[in-house]
Amino acid sequence: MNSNFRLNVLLNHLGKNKLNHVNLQRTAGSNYEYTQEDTIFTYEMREFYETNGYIIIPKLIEDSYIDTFREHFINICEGKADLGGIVLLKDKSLMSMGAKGEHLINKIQQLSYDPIFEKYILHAKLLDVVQSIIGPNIVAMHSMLINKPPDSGKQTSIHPLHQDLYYFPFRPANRIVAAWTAMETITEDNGCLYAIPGSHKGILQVHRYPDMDVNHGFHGIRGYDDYPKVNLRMEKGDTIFFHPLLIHGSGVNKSKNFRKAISCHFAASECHYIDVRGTLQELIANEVLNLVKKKLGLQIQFEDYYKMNARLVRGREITLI
Ligand SMILES: O=C(O)CCC(=O)C(=O)O
Repeated sequence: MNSNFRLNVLLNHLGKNKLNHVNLQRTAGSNYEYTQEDTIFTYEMREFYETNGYIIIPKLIEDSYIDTFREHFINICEGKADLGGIVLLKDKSLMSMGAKGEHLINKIQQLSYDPIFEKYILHAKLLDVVQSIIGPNIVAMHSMLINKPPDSGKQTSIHPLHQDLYYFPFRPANRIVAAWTAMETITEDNGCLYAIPGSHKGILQVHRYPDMDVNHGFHGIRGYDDYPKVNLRMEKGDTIFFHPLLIHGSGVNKSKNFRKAISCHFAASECHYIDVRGTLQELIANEVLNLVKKKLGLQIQFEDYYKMNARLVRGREITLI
């Protein structure tokens, strides 16, 4: 598919039908670092991502897909679907209150080879946007469906401020992007994402467990509480793409309903692995590897954990798989 065709598909989808203000060429003297030259983005979209480190594409994923993902998730929670390689995670305060099923499971991950969830990571329009950010050789590295059940009152549905790069033993950061799709209307009431625009231009910060009670693996950064943040309100099917250094988190689900999102981190297959021993990432690497040892009886390297779940979804394999 050529760029203009892909662009038209996206613009039609976004309710625009003209190619005016589209810039497929590098602007003379411009210095784009975070997006690709061969892009379906308009000039404004490209500038927005470069400046802020994220972009929201409205209604990118069809309701019918999202409804199928929801139904499959509920079947998984009720033990009615084959898990394959999917890993279930639970909210700790809801567990201590005896919650079950959808009221307890707050995340499932490693979805890339599931016959239903794979429709998300293979979605052509989604990959067209990913390609505009990281290039044509795309590997799905880490996929999740995140369920925020109504909070127990202990605020464990909070996801503290963090940078996703902390979790990843591969680089360069600019060739990694998260896609996160709202599965219903998401606002401050049910725990929307919030972010510090432009923070993707900074460096990887120290992450630790915060003072408040949070779920397993939810390390956070300190010192950013007073920075201006945007609340990223989204409608069902809206999809945010964001850089792995963008400082972001999500709030408490104060509503009486579930708040769901489906998400995947993609990396260019040209990325390479790094050794995180002795770095800021050692803490999380050890935590993940201890869990893998406990749950699967496997003693592996941090990069193997990602290799095990990586799936080429467009282009060709280079160094990541
Ligand atoms: O879905 C959420 O509430 C938080 C997701 C998030 O911040 C992440 O996966 O990095």
